[in-house]
Amino acid sequence: MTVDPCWLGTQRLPEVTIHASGALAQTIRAELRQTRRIRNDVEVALCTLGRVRETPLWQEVEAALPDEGLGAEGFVVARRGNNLVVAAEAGRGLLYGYFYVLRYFEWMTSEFVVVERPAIAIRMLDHWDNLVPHPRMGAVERGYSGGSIFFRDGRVVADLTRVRGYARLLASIGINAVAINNVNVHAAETRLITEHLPDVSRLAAVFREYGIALYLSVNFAAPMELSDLDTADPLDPRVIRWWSAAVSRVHDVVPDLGGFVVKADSENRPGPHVYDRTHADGANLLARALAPYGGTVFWRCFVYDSHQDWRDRSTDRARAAYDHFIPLDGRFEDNVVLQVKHGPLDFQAREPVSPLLGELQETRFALELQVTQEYTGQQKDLCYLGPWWREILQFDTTGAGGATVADRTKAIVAVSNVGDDANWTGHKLAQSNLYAYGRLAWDPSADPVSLLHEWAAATFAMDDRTRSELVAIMADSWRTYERYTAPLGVGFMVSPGSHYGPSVNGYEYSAWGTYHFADRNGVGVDRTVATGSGFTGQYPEPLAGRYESVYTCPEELLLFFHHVPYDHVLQNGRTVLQQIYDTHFQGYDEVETMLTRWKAIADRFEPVTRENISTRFEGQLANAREWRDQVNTYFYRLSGIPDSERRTIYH
Ligand code: BDP
Repeated sequence: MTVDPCWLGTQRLPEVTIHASGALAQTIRAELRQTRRIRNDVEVALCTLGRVRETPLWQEVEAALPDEGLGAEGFVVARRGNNLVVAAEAGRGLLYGYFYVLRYFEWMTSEFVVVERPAIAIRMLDHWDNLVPHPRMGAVERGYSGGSIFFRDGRVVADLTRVRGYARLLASIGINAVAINNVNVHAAETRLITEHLPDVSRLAAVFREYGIALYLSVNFAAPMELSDLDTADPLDPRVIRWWSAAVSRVHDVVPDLGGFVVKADSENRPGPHVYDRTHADGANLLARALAPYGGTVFWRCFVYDSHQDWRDRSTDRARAAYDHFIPLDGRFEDNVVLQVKHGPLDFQAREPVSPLLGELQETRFALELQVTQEYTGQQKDLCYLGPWWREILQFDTTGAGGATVADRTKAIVAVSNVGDDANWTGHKLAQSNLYAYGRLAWDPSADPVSLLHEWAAATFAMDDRTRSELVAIMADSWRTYERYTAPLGVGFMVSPGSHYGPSVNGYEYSAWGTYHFADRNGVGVDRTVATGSGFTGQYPEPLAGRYESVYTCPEELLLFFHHVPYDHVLQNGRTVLQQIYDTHFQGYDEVETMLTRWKAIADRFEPVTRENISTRFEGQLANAREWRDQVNTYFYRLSGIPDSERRTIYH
């Protein structure tokens, strides 16, 4: 099986000289040996600032340096005439500068100076990979690209070539942290911090070559599972000692360990609540153990009671993360980062931005996104998420011209969509999501459509018109997906368990707290303060008021916040019910158009790619039809109100 080189496949550079030493300079040298040269008069030099005077453009570089410096990851690129210089303070900046030039070389004019620094310091991917395949979830929980690239047969893979290729891909888009195992840490993975340590250190060494720190997801009950302690109580001195010793052993073999990721007291995972302790007690226990080595704890806020349905107003699942963590704000150690899912529920195709992202004041936090398309088509359906992520990052958390999510977040994390499929992501076009994630993490103001152009240009050797057509097919695919799935932000009409395809009532009577409350008169979840769960009250004014009123609530979130009658009239003059019918017909039609447009350019792609994309588009069309028909039929039967356009609703 040949591995698809992904977006590092088509770029070329002229000759390059390096004026720098150190491990990452070595990596760049190795990179250069793999990159094919183009014939060009331009002379490219890469240097650390200490040696900038060895290059012809040192004056240009020095003039461009910002007062606050470049930091460990920033770089300057300057070009004049036939000279091009990349300068950075440190190895990582140099590596990112190298990839920058690789990406944009063709577009750099002869007078060019740019200074780049990442907007967000920690840019991480979380793998939900299992060391031992889970009976229900398989090798990668919510993975749609084959098996794990790290683990096979209960061990770290012997040949790390693929992992090195992955590290290279990630560095090329600025990712600097990777958690290698599932947040649901089962028995086998609990031992990553003990018997598998030599293997963990092999993985860490590969990531280190590309400036990426390795993180491990750990089991809060590890002291009980790995020793004869009968408690994991975070305040018990024996437990405290156990974790210090455990971290010290990990540190011996991975001296630059990034830290731990923890899912505790969530979906049956153990945590501090068992001992009547708080999340702060739990997180601080691990933070203190990691502090001497500069490590960080990513403590997840995806905490809710998965055994309890909506019993009363206060048990709305959307409220849970805020209700758990706001009272603890300020009680975490400095090396704790609270990891907050972008929406209050769970990675649906549309949700409001979580109020925690605006309201945590005294605690560092990370925005968590999902690149793996669990609820957004599972890499069978095309769903380019760049536009949405950008919307989330640019969301004004005050509602009044204040700080955006990107301004406030100290780190950004996303669940990876990569597996051991030859093309990395199952659906070849799903690579674009990984690409956009990395680039937006570096620059949250980047334009998602430009990112698609970049990715396509770096991935396929093709003419500009074909590229533009491909980009046009992909650009709006998230909104298309949104149109044919759960309507107006109501979410969770997916098949239980698998989360692919429709099942309108699949979760309606379950304990997971994910309801749409449709009846013969109306649909939607009342989360208002006045009559519902009070979730809107977790936002500051004027956001709270905006969501509270059915008239000012953004319509794409109407059913997330409100229960409305079917004949409620929207701003476009249509009723809610008619809007549901219309968007579902439209969504399906758009997939049909995507497929037709794809067919017109498909033969310009090599056979494996062509087949991969064509098969998936056919599957997407069938899926969109299922969604359209099930959702429309359901609402037609409940309401008895026909489609005003008299299109066919199967019933
Ligand atoms: C949900 C997934 C589940 C994950 C959980 C999480 O269905 O597999 O374990 O998120 O984020 O979306 O912990």
